Amino acid sequence: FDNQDGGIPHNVAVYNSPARAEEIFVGEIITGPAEITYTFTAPEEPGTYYFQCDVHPSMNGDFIVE
Ligand SMILES: [Cu+2]
Repeated sequence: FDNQDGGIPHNVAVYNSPARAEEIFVGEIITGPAEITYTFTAPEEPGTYYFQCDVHPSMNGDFIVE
């Protein structure tokens, strides 16, 4: 994860859905400019999951398992 946003903290966190009832992976928040390597196991079940920056939840998207 490459946070190129100087002075701004971000992370990547994956949840089961936008309601975030279940955490799949919550990456450490880092303040840019900085990089971190995240290692996690994707769900076994194919489907469309959800990711966001926990600091800025408007930064989000689909996490697709095929
Ligand atoms: Cu952010």
